[in-house]
Amino acid sequence: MPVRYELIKECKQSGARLGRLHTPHGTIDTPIFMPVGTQATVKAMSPEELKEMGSQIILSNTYHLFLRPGHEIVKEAGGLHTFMNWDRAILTDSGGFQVFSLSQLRNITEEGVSFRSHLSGEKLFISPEKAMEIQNALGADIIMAFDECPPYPAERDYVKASAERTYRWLKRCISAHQRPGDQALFGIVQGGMYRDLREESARQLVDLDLPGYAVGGLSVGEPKEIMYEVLSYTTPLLPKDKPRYLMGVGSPDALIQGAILGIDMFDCVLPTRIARNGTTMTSQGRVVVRNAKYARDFSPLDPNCDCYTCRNYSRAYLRHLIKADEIFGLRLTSYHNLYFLLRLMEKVRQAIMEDRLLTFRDEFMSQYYGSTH
Ligand code: PRF
Ligand code: ZN
Repeated sequence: MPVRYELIKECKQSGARLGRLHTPHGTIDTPIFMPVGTQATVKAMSPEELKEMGSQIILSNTYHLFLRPGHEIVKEAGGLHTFMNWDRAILTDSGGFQVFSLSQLRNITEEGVSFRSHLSGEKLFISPEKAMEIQNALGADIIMAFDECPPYPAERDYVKASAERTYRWLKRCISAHQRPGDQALFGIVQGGMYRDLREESARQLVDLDLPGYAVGGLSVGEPKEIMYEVLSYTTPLLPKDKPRYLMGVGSPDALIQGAILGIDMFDCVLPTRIARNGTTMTSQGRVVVRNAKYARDFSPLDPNCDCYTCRNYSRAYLRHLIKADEIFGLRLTSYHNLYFLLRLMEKVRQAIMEDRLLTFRDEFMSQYYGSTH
């Protein structure tokens, strides 16, 4: 088994899980947040900086690396770890989601998805087999099954047919996987917001005894309460001795609530994306540092943060850099936002250890959002 999940304890107050995920590129403390490095780089951050802030695993994307530079080139370089000089764990998403969100004129058939490249307009095709070929060439520690993430809202009939096809695609992924010894293939639960479809999808996946399970198709525009409800009946169906990954979720409240509902892994572009336009996450909530009101604010971005940015620079300076489109500005805000979420997950793990994650959530929510909900 390329990855092994070790459940350390469950929080007596909330039921959240504290664990460790052992991979060929190191051990990951869970619940964990994975910074997103779509194009074999976490935008504006060096691997040294990511390590310094405590990232144990990052995510990258099959779809983007297939389009550019091409998986053969990454393979020739010695794989993604060598290519990008990152010696800790990597997870690659399968392309199933990105092809739907980025490319136009896509057409889904039983065989796979044909689409036009959002870069060149060239006509391309990804099937479950192709997604595995690409991910085997990239060589991440954890790879994802090729799936369809239906939009929200969507008709039950459509979601049912889609989830059934995703399941058939998963079985093709398992057959096509060439490196089961050193790459763990995670299946993805789909089924939209329909309870019986989610339950059916989860049961089918569990029967295949995979090294890990993801919950996909959430955070696609539905109210948060619906996402939590879906999680509340989905995670109990997943085996306790395998990791669970909630795809594309990374707002602070959803990270905490996801952990409470039994999730171990999260990823999201949110911290790095908002950082680049001058929005930051602090212990007191969001601070849009590019706002005029910070022009003469010489205090640190977050007085309760000890990251490189907060130890050395003021809000006024960050605002100036961002307004002037200086690269250093977005490097500093990106560093802080990632540091903030990594520390948040550290606090979540500590709270689980001490059986007080619900108390921690309520305290955090009133500090961050100014209310307990
Ligand atoms: N499937 C895949 N990647 C994803 C998702 C999904 O459903 C989501 C849903 N939020 C984010 N990333 N393969
Ligand atoms: Zn900071």
